[in-house]
Amino acid sequence: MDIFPDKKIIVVSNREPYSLSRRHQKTVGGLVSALDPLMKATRGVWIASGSRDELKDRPSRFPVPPADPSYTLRLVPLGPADIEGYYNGYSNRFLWPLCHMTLDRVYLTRSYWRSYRKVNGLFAQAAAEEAGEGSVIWLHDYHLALCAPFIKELCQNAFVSIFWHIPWPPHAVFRICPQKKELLEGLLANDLIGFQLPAFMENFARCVERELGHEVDIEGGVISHKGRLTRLKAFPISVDFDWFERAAVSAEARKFISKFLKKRGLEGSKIILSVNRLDYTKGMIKCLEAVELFFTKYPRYKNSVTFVQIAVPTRKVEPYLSYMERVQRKVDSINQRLSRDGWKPVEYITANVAHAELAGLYRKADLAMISSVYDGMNLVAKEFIASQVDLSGSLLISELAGASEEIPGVTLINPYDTEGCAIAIKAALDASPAEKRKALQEARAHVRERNINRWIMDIFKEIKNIQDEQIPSQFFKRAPVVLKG
Ligand code: GDG
Repeated sequence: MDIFPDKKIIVVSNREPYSLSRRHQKTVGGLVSALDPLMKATRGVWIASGSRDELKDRPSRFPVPPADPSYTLRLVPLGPADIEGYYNGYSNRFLWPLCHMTLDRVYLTRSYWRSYRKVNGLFAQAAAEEAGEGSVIWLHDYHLALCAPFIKELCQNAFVSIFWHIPWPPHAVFRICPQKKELLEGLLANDLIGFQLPAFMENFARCVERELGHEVDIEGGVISHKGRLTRLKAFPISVDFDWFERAAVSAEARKFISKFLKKRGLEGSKIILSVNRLDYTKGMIKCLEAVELFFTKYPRYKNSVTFVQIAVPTRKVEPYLSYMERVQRKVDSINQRLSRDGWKPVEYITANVAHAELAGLYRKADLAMISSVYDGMNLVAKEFIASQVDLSGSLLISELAGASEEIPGVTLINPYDTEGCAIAIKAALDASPAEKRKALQEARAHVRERNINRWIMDIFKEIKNIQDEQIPSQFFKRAPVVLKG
């Protein structure tokens, strides 16, 4: 723990680690699982968005976890207009599709941007109020691109870092953003910007070069802006390998699997598994098309193979509602066309499945498919690898998901090449036990070593390096950047 600063750690994310509306239950998600132990150990503060109505007449700071409090959750009260403009609007209807290069889905209004700036200012204010001398403020994701300059205005001595969980697009795409300069300058007010992959870091650096006219040291990962330096570095996020390995063999997982298979008549079936948030970037329609073609092209697999799609609905607004309908229609049409003699090609499950149960499914699956059309990393790929304790499954992973660049031994697919995917499904199911074992051994060794704790350690080591002035400290003494407009 000595790499963690003896100063306070303040995590800022849109989503809270414990839900106020659901009686302080821990919220589901990789980030919460990863950071909760860090926050418990360092007794910091986690700042997230909250509902103004729910917080009416109540304090906005809570001790968490509720059963055995060890750190503080502070909620920033947001009204419906803030949530619409900042979250549904600028974050999810504009930045998300822009960064995932799905440009036909990009939608923007000026009010989204105004709201985004305002809410980033509110988050920054809360962070600055919590920060003491030399605190480390750790921002998460595309919802908070403008926080750092506001924080630096209020609290110059805090160390501010952001981790960008999603891809950073090439300049040819980013240039369509009307607020490109403000976003880049906002991000450059951070002392350290973390990306999933070196390629995203390079895209960001090129955008800075083109839009702000700076010379950028891409190899060194340093950008000088208005006389100050910002460090850029890739830190591929990971999962709690040991937890998934244990959960996969737990009694809870085994019980769930036997009930799950029995209920659906899948006891003797081979299983192709896909697990996603219901999001268009995960390429779910493309995956279904590939599965449909696989059963059509290779009919002998009918009856003995079933595609299980676990899909958790998120962001219950447009365009997600329409996408959800499209996925449902595609599932129905495949099942209508191909089902026979009691066999159904697609089992579609939209109920939330607990993580331990997911681990059981990952273990049982003969093949997992990751079909993202673009993805920062994709934790499902790593969760599957960690849960494959019997070394008996295969993994097909989209070459457009960050995880494909990082994990050795996995087979890549191109989700735009439906026939190629169908052929890859057959080859993966037909692979010999020795081939599967070899690929999984390689992948597991990698994910075991580069697990989520290593991710946190690497980031805090980098913070410490910067703070220890291994990079000359005078560059990091910064004046505030003031956002215009
Ligand atoms: C962003 C980036 C990056 C899914 N279904 C259920 C369930 N899940 C969990 C999985 C996994 C998580 O959701 C999804 O992880 P991804 O990595 O695919 O995630 P995004 O939400 O798109 O996240 C992504 C990530 O940030 C981290 O930096 O990898 O590239 O887009 O943990 O297990 N969890 C439960 N029930 C479900 O039914 N409990």
